[in-house]
Amino acid sequence: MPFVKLLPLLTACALPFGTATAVDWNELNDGDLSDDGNAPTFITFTEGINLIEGTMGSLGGVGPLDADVWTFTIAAGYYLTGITLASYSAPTGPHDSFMAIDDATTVNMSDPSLHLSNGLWNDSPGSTLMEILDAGPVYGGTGFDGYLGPGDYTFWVQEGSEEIQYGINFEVTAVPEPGSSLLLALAGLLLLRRKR
Ligand SMILES: [Ca+2]
Ligand SMILES: [Ca+2]
Ligand SMILES: [Ca+2]
Repeated sequence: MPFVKLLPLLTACALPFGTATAVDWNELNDGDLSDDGNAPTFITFTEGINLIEGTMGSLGGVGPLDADVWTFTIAAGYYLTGITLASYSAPTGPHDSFMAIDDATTVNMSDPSLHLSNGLWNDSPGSTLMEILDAGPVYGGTGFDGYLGPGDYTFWVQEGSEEIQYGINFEVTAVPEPGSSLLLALAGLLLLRRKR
């Protein structure tokens, strides 16, 4: 069985230990996230849920548009297994905001074809941003399939008109080395299930 096919199972096994919020980065306490794709705010992610909470767009309905850009690192032995919406509030109801991700410590804010992926997001119930990005990119870019492995990533959220308050969960999951006892045990379970 390909190792990649085991990942969802490994994630499910890790859930009981990974549901607590490990990191909560909130603009109210920590300041506005960078407006600059060339100088993002660096946020240290750890195993579990890393929650980013902020406000973007036209703050107070006036003034320049606030972009929020941050960089994080997925350490060796870990995967980014989910990007899900924790909260989203738009003053005038359903709305589409823009997001982009690149596998670098910067993100190009003028040429989306240079992104790993990009797309539109909103407060649709159950919307998982990672699936939207996996299905994309909508505006050019290289695209990706499945979980994102070790490396640097930069995330950019942008709203074109309104003031939007958002919370986004980034789930980081440890992946056992192939050959580890847990992996072998899981592989054995799968084989048993198939034989039944
Ligand atoms: Ca902001
Ligand atoms: Ca900002
Ligand atoms: Ca894809």
